[in-house]
This record gives sequence, structure tokens and C-alpha cells, in this order.
Amino acid sequence: MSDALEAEETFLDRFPEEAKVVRSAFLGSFLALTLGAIFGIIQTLHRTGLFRGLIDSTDYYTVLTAHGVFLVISFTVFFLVGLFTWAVVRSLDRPLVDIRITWTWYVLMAGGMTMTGISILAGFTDAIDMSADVLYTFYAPLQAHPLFYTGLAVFIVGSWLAGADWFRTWLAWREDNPDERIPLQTFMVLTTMIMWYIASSAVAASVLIFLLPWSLGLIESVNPTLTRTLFWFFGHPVVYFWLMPAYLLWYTVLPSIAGGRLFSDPLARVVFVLFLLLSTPVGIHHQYLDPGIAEGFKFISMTNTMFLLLPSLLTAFTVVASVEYGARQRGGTGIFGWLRSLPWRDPAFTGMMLAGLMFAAGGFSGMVNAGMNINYMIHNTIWVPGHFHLTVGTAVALTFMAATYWLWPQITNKPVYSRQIGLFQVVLWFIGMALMSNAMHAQGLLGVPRRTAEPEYSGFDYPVAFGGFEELNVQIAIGGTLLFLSTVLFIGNLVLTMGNPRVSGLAETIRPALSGPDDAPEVLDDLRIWVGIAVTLVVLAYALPLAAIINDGGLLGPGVGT
Ligand code: HAS
Ligand code: CU
Repeated sequence: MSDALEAEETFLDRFPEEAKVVRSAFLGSFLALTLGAIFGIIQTLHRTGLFRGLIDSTDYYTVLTAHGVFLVISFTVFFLVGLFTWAVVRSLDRPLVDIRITWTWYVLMAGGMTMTGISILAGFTDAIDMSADVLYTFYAPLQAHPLFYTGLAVFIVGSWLAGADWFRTWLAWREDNPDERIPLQTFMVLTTMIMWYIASSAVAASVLIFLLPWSLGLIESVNPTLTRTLFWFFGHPVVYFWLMPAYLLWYTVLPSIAGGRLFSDPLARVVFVLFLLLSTPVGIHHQYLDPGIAEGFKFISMTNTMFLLLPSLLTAFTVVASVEYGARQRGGTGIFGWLRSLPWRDPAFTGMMLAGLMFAAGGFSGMVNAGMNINYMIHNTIWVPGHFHLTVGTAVALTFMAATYWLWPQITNKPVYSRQIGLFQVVLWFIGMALMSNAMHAQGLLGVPRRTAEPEYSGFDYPVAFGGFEELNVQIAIGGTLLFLSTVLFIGNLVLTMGNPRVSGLAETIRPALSGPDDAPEVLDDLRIWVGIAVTLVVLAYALPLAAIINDGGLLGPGVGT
């Protein structure tokens, strides 16, 4: 697709039908964000001990499940399907093959998530005999109402169809362009979706073969270690399913906003291939403390995890180099002086940069998590929520919000209501998260558990020591409140934006990479090879542990009743 063409037309001008799909996906995502944020503030205040009256402690787990599911499953994935639709259609410069299929997957995903959402929210009332307080990591022995699992299954099937939709569109493009390299954004979408197919197969098996029949009373019991292992088979790669759309934006949109170009298209392809290969055979790093899995398998998982750091470290290099190039194009000089020449007043730019900066810290706490021996210190403490609020809660969520300031005008032809509020909003998120996640990490080191409504520590009847448990709780509450305010500003700004009239002249350009696709070895585009290697690595990492778990505990477990 040529630059000139893009600069004249927005995505909406060129692909009105597809723009509608992207908009609907984003709206679903932002609805989930709003709900998730409300549960977030309730939870953070409840844990301080200052606001215990807000909810019963028994409702805490319903709040926690709703917060987790609405944010990490609905908000992220709906944004992602919108973004991927935009990326495929834009980079192939052709409409989707059959828009009816597109709406079918959208309806399946929205319907599935509504079912799951209802089953969770029903936990707040005794009037309906339904609950799903199983947290977003929904493995046994916790059990949810069948509607929860059915909704999830429908949602996942919807996401599979979405992938098929993008693959078909790519294949149709391939027929017309047999000799061209796969455009980078489409390459990123396809590799991410292959990873998703591999990863989600395990959770689909766990839900359809074990959890749903168990919840329906068709089978008496399940093997908890087996459902946990199948969950984490999916549960690690799902974090890259959230992260890859953010990377897509950092690689393909951020450099252009900075006034530069992506440094290297081939390196970006290598990074996405590495994620495809290495994301799945590492899930056991969530189970270092699980009995019933031999140490040797845990060691293999740790080794793979350490290799998996590589694509993110490459990303840090490439993205910063691309932004620096942009700054120098804008006249920036000096070793660090170039930083001053960047468009810091642009909420899309600043938001994504702050998200990247926080990801550096989140990646560091991930490295700590990944070490088998240090993991024993932080596992099941509030350190872990500290880690994932930096990663999915900032690297991903803040990038999505920031990108919205850039993308929304492209799919609606409406200028953002207030870019100043947008700038304030992304900075507020950064400050709120700095407070909250730092305090969570520190509390984790003090041994404060995660996922408890009743951290049994004393109240404010003694002097509050700086860095002590109580003071950290206050930091968490202040941070959480700022995050809530930031979300309110984001949603408010967006709603006001929707009221703006449509205008022309909003089209943005994405500049091609400095080192383009033709510099990349052709083998990178041969997706079949990567599928083969990815599946082989998964089999090597999981065949023996799964066989041992089934051998020791039985397919349906040693008898955990319903
Ligand atoms: Fe993690 C637990 C290990 C990344 C999410 N992780 C979790 C959980 C979640 C989660 C949700 O090994 C909790 C699950 C639960 O409920 O139990 N994680 C890692 C490792 C990485 C990692 C090694 N995690 C993520 C990402 C997530 C995520 C990404 C979501 C999106 N994690 C673990 C482990 C556990 C775990 C254990 C289990 C803990 C336990 O015991 O329960 C790595 O992928 C991280 C690599 C990242 C880097 C950083 C590179 C820096 C970059 C920044 C570039 C800068 C820019 C801006 C662009 C090496 C790319 C520059 C700005 C300027 C101004 C210059
Ligand atoms: Cu993980």
C-alpha cells in the first residue's frame, strides 16, 4: 500500500464496512474496561482495611473474578480482534473475504462473553442460584456454573473463526500477489494467531472434556493437577496474545508517530517467529510449586522461559532505535538530547512510551518470577499481581488506550475531543501504576498473600511505618484510585469524541521500515516450517509431564468430588 494513498484516506473512507467491525470490537472492549475498572477500585479499597464496608468479604472473590475476566479476557481480546482486523485489512489493502463471517465471529464472541459475564455477576445475588467465583485462572478444584464455561467455549470458538477470517483474507491476497512478501502487520497477526490456536487448544480441551461435564454433573470428579497444567499450557501464551497487539503497535505505529521509521522489518519478523516458537513450552513456570510435576520438567520450562526473554529484549532495542531515528529526523542531537525532540504532547506517543518504560520494570519482575529458586519467595504473594499490572495492566492496557487516540479518528473520521485530557490521562495511569505496583511488589516481599479478602494484619492502631505493610496498603489504594480516575477520563474523553462531527483530513501515514521486508530471508515467511517447529517444541515440553500427571492421578483424578 502506498503512503500517498493512506495520507489521503482514513481507514473509514477506504473500508467503511470493516471500520464498523473495528469500532464494534473497540466498543465491546471499552465496555469491559469500564466494568473491570469499577471492580478494580472496589477491590483495591477493600484490601486497605479502611473501606471494608464496601462489600462483604465473601463477595470479594466475585469482585476479583469479575475484575480479572472483564479486563484480561474481554477488554484485551476485544481490542485485539478490532486491531487485528484493522491491521490485516490495512496492510493487505483489501477488504475481508466475507463480512458476514466477520459479523458471525463478532456475535459469537460477544454472546459468549455475555454468558460468562452473567454467570459471574449472578454471584452477587442469592436470588439466582448461579455463581462463578473461580477467578480468571479457572482451573479445578474451584467450580463454576456451566454457563461460565459454555460462554468461554463460545468466545474461544469465535476467536478461532476470527483467525480463520484473517487467514482467508491473506490467502485471497496471496493468489493475487504470489511473489510478494507478507506485509509486516499481516505477518504479525498470522504468527500470533497460530500461537493462539496451539495455546487455546489446551484450554478448550480442559473446558470441554473436564470442567464443563464436571460442572454439569456428567462426571464425578476431575484431576486438578491436569486441569491446572492444561490451563497453564494456555495461560502463559495468552499473556503474549495480549502483548503481541501492543508490540504490533510499537513496531508499526509508534515509529511513525515519532516521525521516524521502523529500524528493521526483518528483525520484527524474527521476534514474532520466536514468540510463536517459545510462548507455549514454558507454561510450567506457573507451577514451580505444584506437587506432582517432576523438578526436571520444571527446569526445562525455566530454561525455555529464559530463552523467551530474547524477543522482548530485541524489541526493546528495535523500538527504542526506531524512536531515536525519528527524533534525529526531527532535529534531535546528543547522546540523550534527542529525547527532547520527541512529540511528548501527543497522548498516543507518550502513552506508548510510558507503557514501554513500565514494561522494562515488568519484564524485570518477570525474570525474578521465572527463576525456579527465587520464585519460591514470591509465588502466591501480591508480588505477582504487581508483576502483571505492569505487563498486561500497563504495557498492554496503556498502549491500547494510547493507540486509541491515534486509531479512533481513523475509524470514525472524528477528531479526539481533547488531546490535553488524553495526555493527562496516560500520565495519570503511569503515576497510579508506579505507586500501586511498586507497593504490591514490596508487600509481596514481606510475604503478603495475593487473592485474599482478609490479609490478617493489624489496623491503624500503631504508628504507620514508611515501607511497612499499612503504608504500602495506602500506596496501593492511592495508586488504584488514580488508575480508576484515569479510566474515567479515558472513557469520558471517548464518549465526548463520539459527539464530535465527522471531518476530513485526519488520515495518518505509516511509513515503511528503514530495512524493508526484502532484506528478510524468505524462509521467515514460510509459516508451515514455524508451525512444525512450534508443535514439536510443545510436544517435547508437555508430552511427558502430561503422561506422568495422568498416570499418577488418573484422567478424572483421584476422586475430588463435585
Ligand atoms: Fe508474567 C505470572 C514470567 C511477561 C502476565 N505473568 C504472570 C501472571 C500474569 C502475567 C497475568 O516465570 C499471573 C498469573 C496468575 O494469575 O497466576 N512474565 C514472565 C516472564 C516474562 C513475562 C519471564 N507476564 C509477561 C507479560 C504478561 C505477563 C508480557 C502480560 C501481558 N510471569 C512469569 C512467571 C509467572 C508470571 C514465572 C508466575 C509467577 C508465579 O509464581 O505465580 C517475560 O516475557 C518478560 C520479558 C520482558 C522484558 C522487557 C523488555 C522491555 C521492553 C521495553 C522497551 C521500551 C520502550 C520504551 C518501547 C525483558 C520491550 C522506552 C522508553 C523510553 C523513555 C526510552
Ligand atoms: Cu508465564
